[in-house]
Amino acid sequence: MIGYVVDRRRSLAIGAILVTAVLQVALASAGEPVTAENAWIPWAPPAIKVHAGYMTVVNRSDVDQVIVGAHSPAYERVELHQSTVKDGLSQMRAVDEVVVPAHGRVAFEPAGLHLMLIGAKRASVVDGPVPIVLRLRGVEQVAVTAVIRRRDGGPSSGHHHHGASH
Ligand SMILES: [Cu+2]
Repeated sequence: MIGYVVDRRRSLAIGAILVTAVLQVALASAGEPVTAENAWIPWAPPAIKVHAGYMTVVNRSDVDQVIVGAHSPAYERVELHQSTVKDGLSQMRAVDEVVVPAHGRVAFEPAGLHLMLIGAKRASVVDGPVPIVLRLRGVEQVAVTAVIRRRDGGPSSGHHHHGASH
C-alpha cells in the first residue's frame, strides 16, 4: 500500500515535469524575444565556490533589451561582471546592466563579460545542468540551462580538441 502511494506520487511528479517541459518548448517555439545560447560554466574543484558563467544572449526583438541581473538556485547570488586588462593585469568589476541591442547579440565569454556565480551550493559535476534566470528590465525573465564543462572544452578557449566536442 505504501509502495503504491509512493509510486503514484512519483508518476504525478514525472507528469508535472513533462507538462513543464512541453510548456517550455511551446513558449520557445512561440518566439521568445530574448534567448541564451551555448551557456556553460567551467568546472571547478569543490573548494572553489565562485564560478563564471558564459553564454551568448540573442535579442530577436525590435527594441534594445537590458539585462539587469540574474539568479540561480545553485548559487547564493549572481552578479554581472566585466573583465578588463589594465596595466597588464586582468581585473573585473560588477556592472549594473548589460544592453543587448535590438536584433543583436552579446557574448559573455572568458576575459570579457561574464556571470559571476557566487556561493556554489553544491559541487560542480561535469555535464551537470545548472539553471540560471536572467532578469530583463521590465517583467521579462530568460530561463537558461548552463552546462558544466572542463575549461579546455569551452567554445572560446582557442584550443581545438578533435573528437572531444560537446
Ligand atoms: Cu567576475
